[in-house]
Formats: sequence, structure tokens, C-alpha cells
Amino acid sequence: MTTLLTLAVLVLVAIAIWQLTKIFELSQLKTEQHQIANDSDNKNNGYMLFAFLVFIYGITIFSFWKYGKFLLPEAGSAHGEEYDSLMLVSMVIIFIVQTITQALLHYFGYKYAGKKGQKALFYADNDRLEFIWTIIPVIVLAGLILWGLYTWTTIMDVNDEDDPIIVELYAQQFNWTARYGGGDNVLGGANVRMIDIDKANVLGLDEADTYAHDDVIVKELHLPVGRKVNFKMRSQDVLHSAYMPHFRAQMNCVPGMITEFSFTPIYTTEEMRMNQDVIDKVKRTNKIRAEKAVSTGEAIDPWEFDYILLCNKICGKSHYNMQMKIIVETEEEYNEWMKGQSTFAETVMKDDTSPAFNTVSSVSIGE
Ligand SMILES: [Cu+2]
Repeated sequence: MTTLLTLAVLVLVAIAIWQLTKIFELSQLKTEQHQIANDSDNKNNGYMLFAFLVFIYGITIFSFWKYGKFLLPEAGSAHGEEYDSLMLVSMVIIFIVQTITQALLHYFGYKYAGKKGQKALFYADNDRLEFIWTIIPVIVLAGLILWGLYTWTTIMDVNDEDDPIIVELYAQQFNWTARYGGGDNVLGGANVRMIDIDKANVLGLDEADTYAHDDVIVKELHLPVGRKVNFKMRSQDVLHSAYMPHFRAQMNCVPGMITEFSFTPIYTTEEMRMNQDVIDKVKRTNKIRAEKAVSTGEAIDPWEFDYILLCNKICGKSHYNMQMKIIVETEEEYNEWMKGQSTFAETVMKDDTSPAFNTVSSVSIGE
């Protein structure tokens, strides 16, 4: 590898020296005539501009066809639709404008290529043209920005209306832990200084705070469909980012402060598995898995779709594996699941050796 890099550096240095001597030659008065572009060179460059335009459009169409299927499926949260519309409209406008201006750029390069004896026209200004190309972007951008600001403030408005469930997402290198407020739906006080590894109080909950006693700590996030969730994020060590792509949600987790995000899941995991895009993705993934199983001779279980919480800040060597499964289910299923969980008082505070978590880590942490 080092040899290859050294060779590459040497080649690049050689090219740089060659180019420098050429510039030096060109800057001399007695330049040879073949170094100056003639009409035929200009014309060829004009054709090449068209060829490049075809290449740009070709690769665009190819990318849509080949990679379009990797986009996220329909949003699984109430605010997701508005977010997606904003994204789609912005992208469509950018796409149309770029397609037209790119074509014009290349066409003008061809049409007004240098010709012997032809001089460029000095054209100082045209008020009407200036007005048109100023006012159109102003109107379009103002519209997009206002719509964007409106969407942003609606999504980011975390409030206690509609009786939301309060859930803490706790980030640490390299896993997530979730905590529910329990019966009173209020999270007990916690601080990293109160972390007690011997007692498995890994979230640093305040034992003296009665609100903490019924808190439920889990390693798999369950959410009832149609009920608003207010997330409160904490980080133990470095910057992390709670990213839930299917819900169009992301919020940084910052050590020393609590950040918030709120959304309402609208489809259960089961319903999302019925989505055509998800079915196709599962099929494609399992095909790759099956091929891999044949080539390696190892049995690989087929993959099933699940909502997921990922970390979206490069927070260390196992960042890629920092994830937690999210299960959206009906209210009854959620209540049933919640009944089976033990509280902070029943686990850590009893001072026994049982683990603080209800569900043993479902995430394997790679090296
Ligand atoms: Cu992280």
C-alpha cells in the first residue's frame, strides 16, 4: 500500500512539473502556434460539452433506476408525511431547475465557442432580465423557506398535550437503553454521578427520588400505535444522535443536557411489514443472505423488518453497531408487555444481583 501511494505521489508530482513547464512555455512571447486553440479545437470542445451533458443525464437516469429502491419506505409517524412532502417538493424543484440550466450552460458553450475574427459583444446590463432572474428565485426560495420553517416548528414543538408517554433514550458507547416513567409516567431524577456499577444502576437513577422507583428500564423499545411519545435524550460519554429513520426523527444526545423529540407512530410493526416497499426490501435482503449462506456454507436466518433506533454520530469504533429495536404494537399488546416488566425498585433498589434491564441486550456489540 505504501509503495502504491509513493508511486502515485511521484506520478502526480511529475505531472505537476510537466504542467508547470507548459505554463511557463505558454507565457513566453515566442509561443509555437499549435498551442493556441483554433476553430476546429473550439468546435470539438463544443461537441464534448454535449457529450458530457449526455453523460450527466445518463448517470442521473441510471441512478434513479438502480438506487431509487434504497429510499426509505413511507413514514411511520404522524409528522413524517409533511416532512416527506417538503423534501419531495424541494428535490423536484431543484431537479427541474438543474436539468434546464445545465442544458443551457452546455448549449451556450457550444453556440458561442471561439471563432477566428469574432469578438465578444460588450453587453453592460438588462434591467428586465436582472429582474426576472432575481424575483423568481426570491419567490420560490421564500416559499420553500417559510414552508420549511413552519414544518420545523410544528415537528419540534415538544409539549405535553394529548397525554404523551414519556420515554428516556440513554446513549452510551456503544448501546442504547430506554426508560419509561412507569405508572406515574414521570421519569425519576438521574445523573451520571450516581451511576453505581456494583448495583447495576447503570443509568445513575436517584434512589431517593420516589418518581424513579416505578421507572422501567429496557433494552427493546415498545410503543403503542397512535399514542404520542415524548423522548428525552441523555448521553453518558460523547455526542451521540438518536436516529429513527422510519419515523423521520433524529436528535443529538449531548452529555450534560437533556434534548427532546416527540412523534406519534401511526403504523404497527406488523402493518409496516405489509408495506410493498418493505416487502421488496426484505425479499432483496434475504436473497443476498441466501446467496451468502450458500457461498460460506453457514446458516443465516432470514431477516425480518423491524423499526430501529440507530446512532447517527460517529461516536467511536463500534458506532456502526449502536442500535436498538423498536416495536410498535397495539395498545393492548403494549400494556400486556409493560405488565411483564419489573421496575427500578424491584431490581436495582432491592440490592440483589439481578440485572437492571428487563430485556437482556438484544444487540451484540462487535469489536
Ligand atoms: Cu453513538
